[in-house]
Amino acid sequence: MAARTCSFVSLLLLATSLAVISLSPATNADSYTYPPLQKGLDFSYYKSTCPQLESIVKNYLKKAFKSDIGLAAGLLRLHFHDCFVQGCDASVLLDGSASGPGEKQAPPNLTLRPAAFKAINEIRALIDKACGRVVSCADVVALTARDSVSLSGGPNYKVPLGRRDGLNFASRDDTLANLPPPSSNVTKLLSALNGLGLDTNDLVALSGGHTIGLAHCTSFDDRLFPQDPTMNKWFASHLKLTCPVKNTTNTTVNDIRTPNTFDNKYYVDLLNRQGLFTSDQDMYTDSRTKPIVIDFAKNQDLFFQKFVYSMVKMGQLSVLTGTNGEIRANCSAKNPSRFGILQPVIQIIGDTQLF
Ligand code: HEM
Ligand SMILES: *[C@@H]1O[C@H](CO)[C@@H](O)[C@H](O)[C@H]1NC(C)=O
Ligand SMILES: *[C@@H]1O[C@H](CO)[C@@H](O)[C@H](O)[C@H]1NC(C)=O
Ligand SMILES: *[C@@H]1O[C@H](CO)[C@@H](O)[C@H](O)[C@H]1NC(C)=O
Ligand SMILES: *[C@@H]1O[C@H](CO)[C@@H](O)[C@H](O)[C@H]1NC(C)=O
Ligand SMILES: CC(=O)N[C@H]1CO[C@H](CO)[C@@H](O)[C@@H]1O
Repeated sequence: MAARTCSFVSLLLLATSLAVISLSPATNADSYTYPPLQKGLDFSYYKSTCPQLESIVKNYLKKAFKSDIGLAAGLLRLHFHDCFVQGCDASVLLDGSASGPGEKQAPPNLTLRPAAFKAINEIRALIDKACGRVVSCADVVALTARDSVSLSGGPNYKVPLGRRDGLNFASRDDTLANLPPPSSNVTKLLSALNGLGLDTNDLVALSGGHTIGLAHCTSFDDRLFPQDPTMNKWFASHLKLTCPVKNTTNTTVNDIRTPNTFDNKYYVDLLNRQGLFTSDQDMYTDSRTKPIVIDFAKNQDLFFQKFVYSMVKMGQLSVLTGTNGEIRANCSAKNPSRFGILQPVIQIIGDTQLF
């Protein structure tokens, strides 16, 4: 009897530990540590107004990534640009904005992918059909960034929602001031990030976004001609196959080891002096960031934890909430002004000859 109880208990223990293993913490969004949420943002903001929101976004992207995995990188970078310039208010989407697809006014935005803008508009159309116009474009951008990470093999984290869309274009100067160029060293990167309330850990973790996607030769060919001595010699000659001279329009992958997988190999690249930009490689040179780079290269779970924390922090930069801003009807354009709305109303009244 005692023996049977004992084996029953150990079976129970075995079953419990198996259950724990199958609920692997890496895939459980609740197991991550999140920064404090800004007032007005909530993980379940659309629970009653648009319960299908997150599945609409994920299903669209699952399908879209099958034909273009590069879209994941495009969407992740879009969220970063949106948040760094004037806050996560979807100003990056406005046609005619300094970093939007219209004027293409500032160097960093020239290379945002048109497919990413198109996907946001298509997803918003699906959401509007299901729920009406209740979800902001800024929230859609944040959700697509999360799914781009998780569907590429990265952490599946929770996104605080409730952002409102901005009413102002970002100026060219704003864009240039807040998005540091790839030629930046850590000192310059930190001063840009510190200005936004982000720290050294955030810099190293968020730069891990370069584990997917592409770069144009012009973003790093200053390190090939003349050759940067901090770059691995084999890697430099490998890059010169794609970028044989300065200023070609060719592109290459950001992470040479696993270009389309969201993992910690980007940091392994840095350890091997195979980072693409000065802004990447200098994090392994600078003593303030080097230990963090090494930790992430050794421990992917740690990288995922820190990435989640910093992404959620970044995703709350200068957000508009409550009654500030608006919910755009068209993510690429501000809603017509009140005056503009009044005109058709007057027209209708005129047509029905109320007077
Ligand atoms: C810390 C400062 C950063 C600098 C200087 C920087 C710079 C760049 C540059 C120059 C490119 C290549 C553009 C091109 O030539 O086409 C790029 C691509 C990319 N960046 Fe960053 N970046 C930074 C931070 C981030 C952050 C925080 C994220 C996201 C968390 C991110 C995600 C990406 C992605 C996914 C791509 C590939 C885009 C694509 O394939 O379309 N970057 N970045
Ligand atoms: C970092 O870059 C700035 C210019 O952007 C330069 O003034 C500074 O000397 C550089 N710092 C180091 C440590 O290389
Ligand atoms: C890159 O561009 C150059 C000139 O623009 C071209 O000659 C070369 O074939 C291209 N290389 C690759 C690998 O695409
Ligand atoms: C490459 O383009 C930059 C910017 O347009 C220009 O300043 C530079 O002179 C060009 N370099 C070469 C070698 O063509
Ligand atoms: C959305 O706005 C952009 C920019 O004004 C415009 O080009 C586009 O046609 C609009 N889309 C729709 C569906 O109205
Ligand atoms: C590299 C660069 O500056 N490209 C364009 C990006 O936007 C600015 C503003 O229009 C243009 O002057 C540049 O030609």
